[in-house]
Amino acid sequence: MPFTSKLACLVLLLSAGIASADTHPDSHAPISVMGDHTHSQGEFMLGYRAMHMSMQGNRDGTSSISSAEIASTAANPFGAPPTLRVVPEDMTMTMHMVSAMYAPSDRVTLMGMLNYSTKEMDHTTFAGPSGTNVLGGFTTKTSGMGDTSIAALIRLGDSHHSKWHATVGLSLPTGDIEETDDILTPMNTRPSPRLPYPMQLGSGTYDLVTGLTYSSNADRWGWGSQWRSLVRLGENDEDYTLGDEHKLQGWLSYRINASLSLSARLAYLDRGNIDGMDPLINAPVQTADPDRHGMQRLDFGLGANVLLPGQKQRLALEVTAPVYQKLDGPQLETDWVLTFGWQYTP
Ligand SMILES: [Cu+2]
Repeated sequence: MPFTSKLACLVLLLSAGIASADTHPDSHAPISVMGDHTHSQGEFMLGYRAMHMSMQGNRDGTSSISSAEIASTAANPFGAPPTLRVVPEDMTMTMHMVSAMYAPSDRVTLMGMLNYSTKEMDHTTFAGPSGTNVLGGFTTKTSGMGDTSIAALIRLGDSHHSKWHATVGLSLPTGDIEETDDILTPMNTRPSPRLPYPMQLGSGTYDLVTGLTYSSNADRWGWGSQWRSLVRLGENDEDYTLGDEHKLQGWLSYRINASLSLSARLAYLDRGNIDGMDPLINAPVQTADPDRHGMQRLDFGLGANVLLPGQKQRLALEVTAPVYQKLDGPQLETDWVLTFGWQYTP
């Protein structure tokens, strides 16, 4: 075969490879997976995700625990009163994420992501220093920008149908950690203290993001897996460090046709407790206890990816629910998470 023909074949093979990487709905992972794919040199992508999380009821370990049980048995880490007096009943969080990806070379894809979240938590306040008489309820709400992440996704190697890439990034402390709101105390007063850790918008620390992603496909089937860790670097200005997070997940997808694929995903998440404490967060409520934030959770998700005509825009949806959760409790349990996404490649 003459050299030019060989070259033409090579170009054809390469472009076929690139085309198959970008022109199927399942060439992206389920929408909840962050940094799942890389781009070819010069490509740009704009993304938007909306995530809604619903938590209702408490658990200690793997068992449910009622609010009255918490008020009568769960120790107050601050000593007096002896047990917790304020109990979170439910929480919702809605997060909007805007991301941009750009590949300066075939090997490296750069990615940046901003987010804005709204959090709401409903509580029951039990009257006085002990007992289970309900005094009343109250809701705290915070909203604002969260932490900003920047990352490089580095292609490690593509074989015939398999791809590997590593993720190295940094989460910047752009989220506020000094949010306050009105509360109802067991003594029937209504001050506006600094809110406990889950209601704050950021970590307050620079956090290292590392990960490894694998994906492959055969015919209409696709599968992949990802390890991703968030490791806190140092202590924030309020004298604490949020727990590190480690996530291991795997997914399977099936392409129905050229524009629709369906997916199933399993994700294992491990989160540590808080190291240190914010001296301004000291109410008799579980969320103020640095040792009641750790957890291990296994989530199951079902999703759909849609590639719109013209192949420049994608829509995706995924609903996730825990099949197992073990909480350093009492802690609110997660019930379900819904994620929607739109992605645009000009
Ligand atoms: Cu992208």
